[in-house]
Amino acid sequence: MNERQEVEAPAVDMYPRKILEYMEGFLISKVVFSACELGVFDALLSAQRPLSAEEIGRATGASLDGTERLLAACTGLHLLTTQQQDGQALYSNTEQARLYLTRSSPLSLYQSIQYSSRTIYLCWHYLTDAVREGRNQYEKAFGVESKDLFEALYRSDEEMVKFMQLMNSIWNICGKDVVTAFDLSPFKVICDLGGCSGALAKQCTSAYPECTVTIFDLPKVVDTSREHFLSGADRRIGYCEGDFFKDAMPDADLYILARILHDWSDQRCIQLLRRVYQAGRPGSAVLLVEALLHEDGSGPLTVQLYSLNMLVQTEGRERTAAQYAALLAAAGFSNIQHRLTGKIYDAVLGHKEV
Ligand code: SAM
Ligand code: ASE
Repeated sequence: MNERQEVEAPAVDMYPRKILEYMEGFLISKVVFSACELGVFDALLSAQRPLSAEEIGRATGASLDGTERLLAACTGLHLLTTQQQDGQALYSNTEQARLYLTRSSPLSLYQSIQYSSRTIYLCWHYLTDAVREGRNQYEKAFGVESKDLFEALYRSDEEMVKFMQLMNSIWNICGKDVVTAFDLSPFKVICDLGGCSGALAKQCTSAYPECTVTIFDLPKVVDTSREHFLSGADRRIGYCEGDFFKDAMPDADLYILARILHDWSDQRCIQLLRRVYQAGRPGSAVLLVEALLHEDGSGPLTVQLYSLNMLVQTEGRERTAAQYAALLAAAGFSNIQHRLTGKIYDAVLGHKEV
């Protein structure tokens, strides 16, 4: 017994399972990106029956050989299942693929995957340079100056719409948890600073029927949100155009800043939070919605990776609850609390004393 353990234990340690797995991490990402881009999951959804590789290849305009290999990998990733019929494999979407990877699903992550594939993946090509230089990589990745962050992120109208679609999709999945992490029902007039497509505003009005939400964002984002995302269906949601570093902000009981502070340096965050503090009346509050790092930085891994993404893509970082509390306190807010949701995004609430 003892002898066997002595022989086997080192053999297991000598096999670098994790490292080999990490080496192929990006291969997995690319399989998902390509299957989405080619429309594999959409083809299976619209057929409403299991399809052969040949049929999927025809529907997506892809080679048979390439399609067969891609479908095999998707099956290995549990995004597709296969059954044998008359000697050939027929493929179906798994429930997860149907819900999250088809374009038309209300919970679709298709647009986020597109943004990951077309933008984030290209930026991450320069991760080593980003770490060395301590700054984002727009110049190398896209040939655009990065002096003004959102001028670089919104380098064309098309890019701006893609970014807005990326921002939009996660709140169908995590939005309810973040808006109900604290009881926000005392706050009737809400301003969502940098509210973008309005997806989180919708979550607010559905969780709190008595509230109204004003989405404050840059003029061209407001125009696009109005036209393509919200289209005036919810009368409790309105808009205000402006620059939150310069222009007057609407009067509100609660200011929401969701994924805003993680874009910016501590100095810019304090500057912005001071303006929020000034705008609010006594008794008002600010809700930060961010992915919180553990206090000792030991995780969650997703947030550690997101912080690197903020390095390659923005001027900011992901932070701990204590770091956000320090920024809020520096701007004058008090009675600061945070709540973890168990999903990606968490909530931090600060108050302006009565
Ligand atoms: N809050 C949204 C969410 O979490 O889905 C969007 C977050 S996105 C990372 C940052 C938002 O801030 C964008 O909608 C962007 O247009 C907006 N923004 C950036 N700079 C701004 C400024 N100076 N004034 C107003 N809005 C700004
Ligand atoms: C930002 C959020 C994101 C700015 C750029 C961004 C996200 C991707 N790119 O405020 C969403 C979070 N996902 C990741 C990988 O960080």
